[in-house]
Amino acid sequence: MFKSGFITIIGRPNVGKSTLLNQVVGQKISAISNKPQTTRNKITFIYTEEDFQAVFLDTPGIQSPKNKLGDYMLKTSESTLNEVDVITYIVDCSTTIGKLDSYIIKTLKEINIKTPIVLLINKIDEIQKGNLFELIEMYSNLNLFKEIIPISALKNDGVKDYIEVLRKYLPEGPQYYPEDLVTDQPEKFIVAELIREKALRNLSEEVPHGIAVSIEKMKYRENKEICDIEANIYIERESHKKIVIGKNGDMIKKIGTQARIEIENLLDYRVNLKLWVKVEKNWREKEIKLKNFGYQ
Ligand code: GDP
Ligand code: MG
Ligand code: K
Repeated sequence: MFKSGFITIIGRPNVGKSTLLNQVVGQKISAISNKPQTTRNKITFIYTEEDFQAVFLDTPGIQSPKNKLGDYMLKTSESTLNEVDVITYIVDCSTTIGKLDSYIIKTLKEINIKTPIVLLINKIDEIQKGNLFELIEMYSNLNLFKEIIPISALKNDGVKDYIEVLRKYLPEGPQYYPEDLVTDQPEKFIVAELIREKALRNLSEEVPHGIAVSIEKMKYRENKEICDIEANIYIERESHKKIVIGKNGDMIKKIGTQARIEIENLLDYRVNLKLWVKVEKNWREKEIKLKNFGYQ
């Protein structure tokens, strides 16, 4: 019997959703950084074994909507909860349940979904065993979770246990994707995510989340040895331009080099990457821009 189904991963920003998914599929796709809101879109990851296939949606963290982008992110997170076979909820090892997690737990209780919820307690590499037992007890007292699994996404600890639990809860179903496919996102989107990750990693808090990357050109040369990529990095303020470009262009060069290396690994091609920095005021507020960037 072949099993398959869809899994959504929810959790507040920075608990390690993207790290876990990258670990599961064994390849770096979803942008990871220590800044919240790195993941803006639903990215589909696919994990296939001989007798089952798990299709993951990497949803943006549920958070309070501050603007239209926040609104959009909140909506996509909640709407997926009813359409999936398993909900995976990730928390970290904090001993107190914060505001956002309280909100998520409240939401999960209120919508009273039948979908099984698997709780992952992540970052166990950062706490002591004794404290872990208390955490597990605290969460099991909520009577909300079918399973509670302590993991370290970063150290790849407990990830296999998690996959086994998924196998258990997924219904009988077809193989949706070929076994060697790990994502259904277009290459262009992944390339943009990689550039955005490098930009977020290198830039200080001065340029927080007002960054978007659009791929203007992505073309394999006819001899197929090189892929030419041109991308715009959008920022919200003129004053941020200096920071992103850096002294003598050092910062943009650094971002470009780091991104190029990863894109080359991903595509298995040599890459000629050109980056431009463009100021687009309040791009977050414009529905039309969201469309352009593919957040639809
Ligand atoms: P997301 O916002 O939930 O997708 O979180 P990310 O996957 O982007 O991770 C946020 C930060 O937490 C990154 O700096 C990760 O390296 C770090 N992180 C993720 N998983 C673990 C873990 O198991 N242990 C530790 N110590 N750090 C982790
Ligand atoms: Mg993420
Ligand atoms: K993040």
